Amino acid sequence: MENTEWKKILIPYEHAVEELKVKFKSIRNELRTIGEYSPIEFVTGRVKKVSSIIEKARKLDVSHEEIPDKIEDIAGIRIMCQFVEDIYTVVDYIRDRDGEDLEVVLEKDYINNYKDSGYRSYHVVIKYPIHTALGPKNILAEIQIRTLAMNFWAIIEHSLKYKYKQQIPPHINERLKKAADAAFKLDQEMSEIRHEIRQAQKFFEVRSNTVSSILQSIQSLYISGRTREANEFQERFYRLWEKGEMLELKLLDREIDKLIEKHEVYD
Ligand code: 0O2
Ligand code: 0O2
Repeated sequence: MENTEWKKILIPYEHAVEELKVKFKSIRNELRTIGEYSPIEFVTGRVKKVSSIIEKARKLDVSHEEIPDKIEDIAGIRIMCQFVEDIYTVVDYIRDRDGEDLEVVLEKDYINNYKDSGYRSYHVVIKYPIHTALGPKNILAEIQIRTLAMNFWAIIEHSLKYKYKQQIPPHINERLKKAADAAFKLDQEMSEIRHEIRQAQKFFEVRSNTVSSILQSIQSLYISGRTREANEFQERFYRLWEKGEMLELKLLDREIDKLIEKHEVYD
């Protein structure tokens, strides 16, 4: 088939990947904006390369006409999470949307049933409606949900498969399996201390938001000509910053806010 013909076929898949990336990223951004923990760390997406589609069709004995119905991962979304528990939160989120903007076709739990290679991830295949210039079209897309550790392993293993043209030498395969188990052990360890990790992350987030709020307010005071107050607050801020006192930083933030409100200083 001509390259231009493939380009035409892949357009709806490109739309689907772009839309789905935006949807999952906005969940993360919304949660972070309201100061809530996001089970989504980051999202990537891609449309499968034509050569890989042809290769997979050949391997699965799929005819050209059957490709859109039988190859589920032409449109692929990958969602990375910090903790294994987050994966199931994301899966629940996708299930909740079943029948709304997407349809869940099947799920593959490669976490509880990991592959012989050592591969772990949760896959959800969805049907996703796209509005093309020629009318509506439903396409299949595969969402892979995994932890950062699972992702690290899968990327390395995938690149080795590519290097060795799918035939990874047995001694390397063995080491990869051990590495996959070690990565999973790391995930389990992290899960056990996730409450502490999340508390620490929250603390740093609150601290960083407070500091940027103070600096923004000091800048507003300077801009509005209240140089004396701005200098005073700046000096107090540096002293508290060195001491690292969170509560006092918050009080300072509130005090500047009050002054700004009183004098109707705008950012
Ligand atoms: P944000 O808001 O920082 O997530 P794009 O077309 O740029 O939207 P694409 O083509 O999928 O996205 O790019 P890619 O390279 O796959 O990366 C997608 C997003 O994931 C990018 O963020 C990367 O910064 C982020 N990313 C990739 N690898 C890592 C990683 O190891 N750790 C973290 N934390 N993020 C990673 P965006 O889309 O620019 O914006
Ligand atoms: P890409 O785009 O290069 O990642 P099969 O092809 O038989 O293994 P099946 O049933 O077609 O698998 O689909 P499955 O197993 O649900 O998912 C296939 C995709 O999962 C692969 O896509 C990989 O992205 C990922 N995957 C599955 N097994 C492994 C593995 O052992 N190692 C790594 N690194 N990734 C895996 P593709 O087709 O490889 O394409």
